[in-house]
Amino acid sequence: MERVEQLFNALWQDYIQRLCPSAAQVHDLLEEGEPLLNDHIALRTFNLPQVGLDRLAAPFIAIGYKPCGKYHFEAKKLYAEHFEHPNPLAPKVFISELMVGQFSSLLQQTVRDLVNQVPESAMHDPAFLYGGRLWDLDYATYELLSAESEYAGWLAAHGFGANHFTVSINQLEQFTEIQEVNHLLRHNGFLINESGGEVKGSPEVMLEQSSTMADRVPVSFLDGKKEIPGGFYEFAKRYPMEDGELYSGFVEASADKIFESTNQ
Ligand code: OOG
Ligand code: NI
Repeated sequence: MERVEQLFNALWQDYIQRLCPSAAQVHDLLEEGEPLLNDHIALRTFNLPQVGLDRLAAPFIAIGYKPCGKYHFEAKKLYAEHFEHPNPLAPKVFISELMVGQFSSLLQQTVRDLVNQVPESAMHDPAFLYGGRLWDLDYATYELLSAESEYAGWLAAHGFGANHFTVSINQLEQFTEIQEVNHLLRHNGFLINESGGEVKGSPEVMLEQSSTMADRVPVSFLDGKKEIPGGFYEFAKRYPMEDGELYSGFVEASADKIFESTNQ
């Protein structure tokens, strides 16, 4: 568990420093004297051999994680898997990859040119998982990619890191409903992702989720600094299955909308 904690601490530091500074405030609002339990984190990548989903999964597999679920997002041209650790306190890990080959030849070539800049050696140190962007990028290329795929633009600009952490609402004493958490956040000036409704999922699918809209954060492009959407914070409530165990998977229809938390 120590190696798990070390990795998640490093991911958390990168997330609050670079992608989602407001997460520290949200954390303070919900904290009840004990550290919050994370249901899961999420990572994004391109499905090219140098940086594909399997490459991101490898450091997690090495510390005991196992692949547990597969998800398809046809309209967004994404594929994802989730991973679980035998220790139930370890957060689940949701990794998605963009199906680059399904996009225009311009997007494909642009993404290949970025990924070809990644030194293979960087991928052998688990620190790449929170290493940010391992390629140079100008703002026009970010805009070009974003026009075809919001996900492609986001990933090109930010590179590798946890795009969200997710508070497990099941563990909280003060709150039992996702709506109550949303209310508190709104009251404190946060924007909630309303795509597909402010609460995604239902007791029937055994998972309810909501998320903030991503913070706007400064990113250094080759031609200067610009503010663009970074990371967001998510909240999840899981329901028991017939055997009494909490459902541990994800729900495609809900995840599809959570991705949109990084929209402009
Ligand atoms: C992942 C979105 C999906 C969930 O909990 O369903 C997700 C992402 O935005 O990269 O996190
Ligand atoms: Ni999530």
